[in-house]
Amino acid sequence: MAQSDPANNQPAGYVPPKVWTWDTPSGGAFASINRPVSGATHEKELPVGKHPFQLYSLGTPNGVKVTIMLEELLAAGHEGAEYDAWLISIGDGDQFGSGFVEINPNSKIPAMRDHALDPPVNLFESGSILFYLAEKFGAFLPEEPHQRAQTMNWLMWQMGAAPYIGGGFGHFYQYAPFRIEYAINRFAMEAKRQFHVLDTQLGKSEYVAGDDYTIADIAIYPWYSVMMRDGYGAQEFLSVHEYANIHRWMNTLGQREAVKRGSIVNQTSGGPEGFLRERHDASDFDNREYPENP
Ligand SMILES: N[C@@H](CCC(=O)N[C@@H](CS)C(=O)NCC(=O)O)C(=O)O
Repeated sequence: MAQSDPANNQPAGYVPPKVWTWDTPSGGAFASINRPVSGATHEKELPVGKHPFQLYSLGTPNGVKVTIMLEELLAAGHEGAEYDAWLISIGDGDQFGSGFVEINPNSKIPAMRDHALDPPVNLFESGSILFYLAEKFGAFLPEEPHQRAQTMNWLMWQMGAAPYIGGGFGHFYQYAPFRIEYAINRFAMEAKRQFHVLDTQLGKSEYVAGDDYTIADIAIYPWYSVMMRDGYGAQEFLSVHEYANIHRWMNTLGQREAVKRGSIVNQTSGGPEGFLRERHDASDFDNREYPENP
């Protein structure tokens, strides 16, 4: 039987059984939607609207990457990027509906279909979606080999790094049923290390991958601007004021109309006009309140 160590403020140790079984609720937020298996839990077709792209998502940082990209493409005049954004309520388990799982067997938003091709192209993983759109429209991904490689390096950095922020730091700081000093220390260290990596890079160039605004910025902005602003209520705890270059960059991006638009799509709560639960037409943005610095 493991002993607690009050002197070091550590909880009693846990001795794992020989074989893990799913017999005790884990507690904490999202416990009700977590399962140790994949696949659909119920039959549910996905709705299909009038535009080439059908996006099934939610306005979390991973979802917002895609809506910012689509709005940037539209702002740049790529009419083929018109899209319907349908709301997937992950708290209600919509990601386990049969239609959603058909596109994304990993049951996580964002998922998207490109109906411009026959049969339509299934897309999941936000980084893959950004890359697909960048290639399809020849936008926000430089052609020049060094710059292109840098862009992909930073896009992949984001995809690998963010889970330590959300699933690591955010989970143990805010969502776990109780606070564990060891876990919070481990992920606070990693979160601050990542902030320093990004801040250092943004001290060398205007945008993450160089002089141009690219899919690397679009991928990184939602997570890291949220962490600088209000993510998990941990700004003082993580001393986010230390990262002046990140603040400079996020303030620049926050002024972009497409960033403002993309940031309110598939949100379920917000300003006086309400955020956009779904987006089916450019006019859906008329008379909407944008956050001051999304
Ligand atoms: N690596 C994925 C992460 C997607 C992800 O974690 N999505 C979360 C919301 S931000 C989700 O759908 N969670 C539902 C669940 O885990 O059941 C991506 O970037 O697309």
